Amino acid sequence: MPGKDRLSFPWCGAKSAAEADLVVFGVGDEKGSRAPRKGSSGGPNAARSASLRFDLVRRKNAVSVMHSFSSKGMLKAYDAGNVTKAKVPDFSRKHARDGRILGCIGGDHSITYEVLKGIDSAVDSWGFVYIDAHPDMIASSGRYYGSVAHDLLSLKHVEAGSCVIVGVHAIEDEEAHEIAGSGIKVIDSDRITRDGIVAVSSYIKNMLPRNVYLSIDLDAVDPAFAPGVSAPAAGGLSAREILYIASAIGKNVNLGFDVMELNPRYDSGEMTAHLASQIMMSIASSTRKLK
Ligand SMILES: [Mn+2]
Repeated sequence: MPGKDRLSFPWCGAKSAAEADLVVFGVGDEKGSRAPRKGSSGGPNAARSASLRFDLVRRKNAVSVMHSFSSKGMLKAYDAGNVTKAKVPDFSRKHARDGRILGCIGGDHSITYEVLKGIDSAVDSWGFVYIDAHPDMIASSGRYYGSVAHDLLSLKHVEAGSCVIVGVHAIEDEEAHEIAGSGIKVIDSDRITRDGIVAVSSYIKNMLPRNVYLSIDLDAVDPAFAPGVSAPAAGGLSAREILYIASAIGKNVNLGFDVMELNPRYDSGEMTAHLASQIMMSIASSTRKLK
Protein backbone atom coordinates (compact mmCIF):
# COMPACT_ATOMS: atom_id res chain seq x y z
CA MET A 1 0.00 0.00 0.00
CA PRO A 2 1.47 3.38 -0.96
CA GLY A 3 2.38 5.95 1.69
CA LYS A 4 0.01 8.50 3.17
CA ASP A 5 1.35 11.39 1.11
CA ARG A 6 0.84 9.60 -2.22
CA LEU A 7 -1.12 11.34 -4.97
CA SER A 8 -4.81 10.51 -5.21
CA PHE A 9 -7.74 11.85 -7.22
CA PRO A 10 -9.52 14.58 -5.20
CA TRP A 11 -12.92 13.21 -6.31
CA CYS A 12 -12.20 9.92 -4.54
CA GLY A 13 -13.45 10.69 -1.04
CA ALA A 14 -13.67 7.23 0.54
CA LYS A 15 -11.00 6.34 3.11
CA SER A 16 -10.89 2.64 2.26
CA ALA A 17 -12.08 0.16 -0.37
CA ALA A 18 -14.44 -1.34 2.23
CA GLU A 19 -16.56 1.83 2.33
CA ALA A 20 -16.42 2.41 -1.46
CA ASP A 21 -18.64 1.38 -4.38
CA LEU A 22 -15.91 2.28 -6.90
CA VAL A 23 -12.23 1.39 -6.54
CA VAL A 24 -9.96 3.56 -8.67
CA PHE A 25 -6.38 2.45 -9.33
CA GLY A 26 -3.48 3.29 -11.59
CA VAL A 27 -1.21 0.94 -13.51
CA GLY A 28 1.96 2.77 -14.54
CA ASP A 29 3.19 0.14 -16.99
CA GLU A 30 3.95 0.38 -20.71
CA LYS A 31 5.61 -2.96 -21.43
CA GLY A 32 2.65 -3.92 -23.64
CA SER A 33 3.15 -0.88 -25.87
CA ARG A 34 5.04 -1.00 -29.17
CA ALA A 35 4.57 2.69 -29.94
CA PRO A 36 7.60 4.77 -30.94
CA ARG A 37 6.53 7.25 -28.25
CA LYS A 38 7.47 6.14 -24.72
CA GLY A 39 6.05 7.60 -21.53
CA SER A 40 2.60 6.15 -20.79
CA SER A 41 3.88 4.62 -17.52
CA GLY A 42 3.68 8.18 -16.14
CA GLY A 43 -0.06 8.39 -16.96
CA PRO A 44 -1.68 7.57 -13.61
CA ASN A 45 0.14 10.14 -11.51
CA ALA A 46 -0.06 12.80 -14.25
CA ALA A 47 -3.88 12.45 -14.23
CA ARG A 48 -4.01 12.67 -10.43
CA SER A 49 -1.76 15.70 -10.31
CA ALA A 50 -3.74 17.56 -13.03
CA SER A 51 -7.00 16.81 -11.22
CA LEU A 52 -5.58 18.06 -7.91
CA ARG A 53 -4.49 21.24 -9.67
CA PHE A 54 -7.60 21.98 -11.78
CA ASP A 55 -10.61 20.24 -10.17
CA LEU A 56 -9.95 20.94 -6.50
CA VAL A 57 -10.97 24.34 -5.18
CA ARG A 58 -9.68 25.64 -1.82
CA ARG A 59 -11.30 28.70 -0.32
CA LYS A 60 -10.67 29.78 3.29
CA ASN A 61 -12.16 26.87 5.25
CA ALA A 62 -13.82 25.16 2.30
CA VAL A 63 -12.50 22.53 -0.08
CA SER A 64 -14.62 21.36 -2.99
CA VAL A 65 -14.33 19.54 -6.31
CA MET A 66 -15.81 20.92 -9.53
CA HIS A 67 -18.10 18.60 -11.49
CA SER A 68 -20.50 18.79 -14.42
CA PHE A 69 -23.79 20.70 -14.05
CA SER A 70 -25.95 17.63 -14.67
CA SER A 71 -24.07 15.43 -12.20
CA LYS A 72 -26.37 14.00 -9.54
CA GLY A 73 -23.54 13.00 -7.26
CA MET A 74 -20.87 10.41 -7.57
CA LEU A 75 -20.36 6.83 -6.47
CA LYS A 76 -18.37 6.56 -3.27
CA ALA A 77 -14.90 6.18 -4.72
CA TYR A 78 -11.61 5.08 -3.19
CA ASP A 79 -8.24 5.70 -4.88
CA ALA A 80 -6.18 2.59 -4.11
CA GLY A 81 -3.00 4.05 -5.59
CA ASN A 82 -0.92 2.25 -8.19
CA VAL A 83 -0.99 -1.52 -8.70
CA THR A 84 1.66 -3.50 -10.59
CA LYS A 85 0.46 -5.09 -13.84
CA ALA A 86 1.14 -8.62 -12.53
CA LYS A 87 -1.21 -8.05 -9.58
CA VAL A 88 -4.06 -6.55 -11.61
CA PRO A 89 -6.06 -9.79 -12.28
CA ASP A 90 -6.20 -10.77 -8.58
CA PHE A 91 -6.89 -7.18 -7.50
CA SER A 92 -9.75 -6.89 -10.01
CA ARG A 93 -11.20 -10.32 -9.22
CA LYS A 94 -11.34 -9.55 -5.50
CA HIS A 95 -13.13 -6.22 -5.89
CA ALA A 96 -15.50 -7.54 -8.57
CA ARG A 97 -16.48 -10.43 -6.28
CA ASP A 98 -17.15 -7.92 -3.49
CA GLY A 99 -19.53 -6.06 -5.84
CA ARG A 100 -17.32 -3.01 -6.40
CA ILE A 101 -16.92 -1.22 -9.72
CA LEU A 102 -13.32 -0.85 -10.93
CA GLY A 103 -11.86 2.32 -12.48
CA CYS A 104 -8.37 1.99 -13.96
CA ILE A 105 -6.03 4.70 -15.31
CA GLY A 106 -3.07 3.62 -17.49
CA GLY A 107 -0.55 2.85 -18.64
CA ASP A 108 -0.70 1.09 -22.00
CA HIS A 109 -3.93 -0.44 -23.29
CA SER A 110 -2.84 -4.09 -22.80
CA ILE A 111 -3.56 -3.59 -19.06
CA THR A 112 -7.28 -3.68 -19.89
CA TYR A 113 -6.96 -7.42 -20.57
CA GLU A 114 -5.51 -7.99 -17.07
CA VAL A 115 -8.42 -6.09 -15.46
CA LEU A 116 -11.00 -8.07 -17.42
CA LYS A 117 -9.25 -11.40 -16.82
CA GLY A 118 -9.97 -10.77 -13.13
CA ILE A 119 -13.55 -9.56 -13.65
CA ASP A 120 -14.35 -12.43 -16.07
CA SER A 121 -13.83 -14.96 -13.29
CA ALA A 122 -16.30 -13.09 -11.05
CA VAL A 123 -19.31 -12.75 -13.42
CA ASP A 124 -21.28 -15.18 -15.59
CA SER A 125 -21.61 -13.04 -18.74
CA TRP A 126 -20.68 -9.55 -19.86
CA GLY A 127 -19.93 -7.25 -22.80
CA PHE A 128 -17.71 -4.26 -23.41
CA VAL A 129 -17.70 -0.88 -25.14
CA TYR A 130 -14.25 -0.08 -26.54
CA ILE A 131 -13.62 3.53 -27.59
CA ASP A 132 -10.37 3.76 -29.57
CA ALA A 133 -9.05 5.21 -32.85
CA HIS A 134 -7.61 1.72 -33.49
CA PRO A 135 -9.73 -1.44 -33.13
CA ASP A 136 -6.86 -3.34 -31.41
CA MET A 137 -8.00 -6.51 -33.22
CA ILE A 138 -4.60 -7.90 -34.30
CA ALA A 139 -4.71 -11.70 -34.05
CA SER A 140 -1.27 -12.63 -35.42
CA SER A 141 0.39 -11.25 -32.29
CA GLY A 142 -1.10 -11.20 -28.80
CA ARG A 143 -1.17 -9.65 -25.32
CA TYR A 144 0.01 -6.21 -26.40
CA TYR A 145 -1.67 -2.86 -27.04
CA GLY A 146 -2.63 -3.78 -30.64
CA SER A 147 -4.45 -7.03 -29.77
CA VAL A 148 -6.52 -6.01 -26.72
CA ALA A 149 -10.03 -6.28 -28.19
CA HIS A 150 -9.11 -9.58 -29.86
CA ASP A 151 -7.65 -10.90 -26.58
CA LEU A 152 -10.77 -9.85 -24.64
CA LEU A 153 -12.97 -11.91 -26.98
CA SER A 154 -11.05 -15.03 -25.87
CA LEU A 155 -12.17 -14.64 -22.23
CA LYS A 156 -14.63 -17.26 -21.01
CA HIS A 157 -17.75 -15.25 -20.21
CA VAL A 158 -17.67 -12.43 -22.77
CA GLU A 159 -20.55 -12.20 -25.29
CA ALA A 160 -19.02 -10.98 -28.57
CA GLY A 161 -22.44 -10.01 -29.98
CA SER A 162 -22.91 -7.53 -27.09
CA CYS A 163 -19.56 -5.82 -27.64
CA VAL A 164 -18.88 -2.72 -29.69
CA ILE A 165 -15.76 -0.82 -30.81
CA VAL A 166 -16.40 2.91 -31.21
CA GLY A 167 -14.51 5.79 -32.86
CA VAL A 168 -12.29 3.79 -35.23
CA HIS A 169 -10.45 5.59 -38.03
CA ALA A 170 -7.02 3.88 -38.10
CA ILE A 171 -7.35 0.19 -38.95
CA GLU A 172 -5.13 -2.49 -40.52
CA ASP A 173 -6.45 -4.98 -43.13
CA GLU A 174 -5.83 -7.86 -40.72
CA GLU A 175 -8.11 -6.17 -38.19
CA ALA A 176 -10.91 -5.63 -40.70
CA HIS A 177 -10.74 -9.37 -41.48
CA GLU A 178 -10.79 -10.34 -37.77
CA ILE A 179 -13.74 -8.02 -37.06
CA ALA A 180 -15.78 -9.60 -39.87
CA GLY A 181 -15.49 -13.07 -38.31
CA SER A 182 -15.83 -12.10 -34.65
CA GLY A 183 -19.44 -10.95 -34.18
CA ILE A 184 -18.28 -7.70 -32.59
CA LYS A 185 -19.88 -4.46 -33.84
CA VAL A 186 -17.95 -1.40 -34.99
CA ILE A 187 -19.14 2.20 -35.05
CA ASP A 188 -16.47 4.05 -36.98
CA SER A 189 -15.66 7.75 -36.91
CA ASP A 190 -17.48 8.46 -40.20
CA ARG A 191 -20.69 7.16 -38.66
CA ILE A 192 -20.21 9.41 -35.61
CA THR A 193 -19.82 12.38 -37.96
CA ARG A 194 -22.94 11.35 -39.89
CA ASP A 195 -25.29 10.42 -37.02
CA GLY A 196 -23.83 12.54 -34.21
CA ILE A 197 -22.61 11.54 -30.78
CA VAL A 198 -26.09 11.64 -29.17
CA ALA A 199 -27.65 9.16 -31.62
CA VAL A 200 -24.60 6.89 -31.51
CA SER A 201 -24.62 6.88 -27.70
CA SER A 202 -28.27 5.91 -27.52
CA TYR A 203 -27.82 3.20 -30.18
CA ILE A 204 -25.03 1.69 -28.06
CA LYS A 205 -27.04 1.93 -24.83
CA ASN A 206 -29.89 0.00 -26.44
CA MET A 207 -27.69 -2.92 -27.46
CA LEU A 208 -25.81 -3.38 -24.21
CA PRO A 209 -26.16 -6.48 -22.03
CA ARG A 210 -26.75 -6.46 -18.24
CA ASN A 211 -23.05 -6.47 -17.30
CA VAL A 212 -20.95 -3.82 -18.99
CA TYR A 213 -17.31 -2.69 -19.00
CA LEU A 214 -16.19 0.53 -20.73
CA SER A 215 -12.62 0.89 -22.02
CA ILE A 216 -11.40 4.22 -23.39
CA ASP A 217 -8.14 4.76 -25.26
CA LEU A 218 -7.38 8.49 -25.14
CA ASP A 219 -6.23 8.31 -28.77
CA ALA A 220 -9.93 8.11 -29.73
CA VAL A 221 -9.93 11.82 -28.86
CA ASP A 222 -8.50 14.11 -31.53
CA PRO A 223 -4.84 15.06 -30.85
CA ALA A 224 -6.01 18.70 -30.87
CA PHE A 225 -7.73 17.97 -27.55
CA ALA A 226 -5.57 15.08 -26.33
CA PRO A 227 -1.98 15.38 -27.60
CA GLY A 228 -0.59 13.35 -24.69
CA VAL A 229 -1.00 9.85 -26.13
CA SER A 230 1.41 7.29 -27.58
CA ALA A 231 -0.30 6.62 -30.94
CA PRO A 232 -2.07 9.81 -32.10
CA ALA A 233 -4.50 9.67 -35.05
CA ALA A 234 -6.07 12.87 -36.38
CA GLY A 235 -9.84 12.92 -36.88
CA GLY A 236 -10.99 11.86 -33.42
CA LEU A 237 -13.69 12.94 -30.99
CA SER A 238 -13.71 16.36 -29.38
CA ALA A 239 -13.24 16.66 -25.62
CA ARG A 240 -16.96 17.48 -25.32
CA GLU A 241 -17.96 14.40 -27.35
CA ILE A 242 -15.88 11.96 -25.29
CA LEU A 243 -17.26 13.43 -22.05
CA TYR A 244 -20.81 13.11 -23.41
CA ILE A 245 -20.49 9.49 -24.55
CA ALA A 246 -18.63 8.52 -21.36
CA SER A 247 -21.43 9.90 -19.25
CA ALA A 248 -24.22 8.44 -21.44
CA ILE A 249 -22.74 4.93 -21.52
CA GLY A 250 -21.56 5.29 -17.92
CA LYS A 251 -25.17 4.80 -16.82
CA ASN A 252 -24.92 1.19 -18.05
CA VAL A 253 -21.45 0.50 -16.66
CA ASN A 254 -21.65 -1.82 -13.66
CA LEU A 255 -18.40 -3.82 -13.84
CA GLY A 256 -15.77 -1.20 -14.43
CA PHE A 257 -14.08 1.23 -16.79
CA ASP A 258 -10.64 2.39 -17.77
CA VAL A 259 -8.95 5.38 -19.40
CA MET A 260 -5.71 4.26 -21.05
CA GLU A 261 -2.67 5.43 -23.00
CA LEU A 262 -2.21 8.77 -21.24
CA ASN A 263 1.35 9.83 -22.11
CA PRO A 264 2.36 12.95 -20.11
CA ARG A 265 5.66 13.24 -22.00
CA TYR A 266 3.74 14.43 -25.10
CA ASP A 267 1.04 16.40 -23.29
CA SER A 268 0.55 20.12 -23.60
CA GLY A 269 -0.31 22.13 -20.50
CA GLU A 270 -1.62 18.94 -18.82
CA MET A 271 -4.75 19.08 -21.01
CA THR A 272 -4.79 15.35 -21.77
CA ALA A 273 -4.05 14.45 -18.14
CA HIS A 274 -6.90 16.68 -16.98
CA LEU A 275 -9.26 15.28 -19.63
CA ALA A 276 -8.42 11.73 -18.46
CA SER A 277 -9.53 12.64 -14.93
CA GLN A 278 -12.64 14.43 -16.22
CA ILE A 279 -13.66 11.36 -18.23
CA MET A 280 -13.26 9.16 -15.15
CA MET A 281 -15.31 11.63 -13.09
CA SER A 282 -18.07 11.76 -15.66
CA ILE A 283 -18.36 7.96 -15.69
CA ALA A 284 -18.21 7.82 -11.88
CA SER A 285 -21.03 10.39 -11.69
CA SER A 286 -23.34 8.53 -14.04
CA THR A 287 -22.70 4.92 -13.01
CA ARG A 288 -25.13 3.56 -10.46
CA LYS A 289 -24.35 0.85 -7.97
CA LEU A 290 -26.35 -2.22 -8.92
CA LYS A 291 -25.72 -4.47 -5.93
MN1 LIG B 1 -5.93 1.03 -27.80
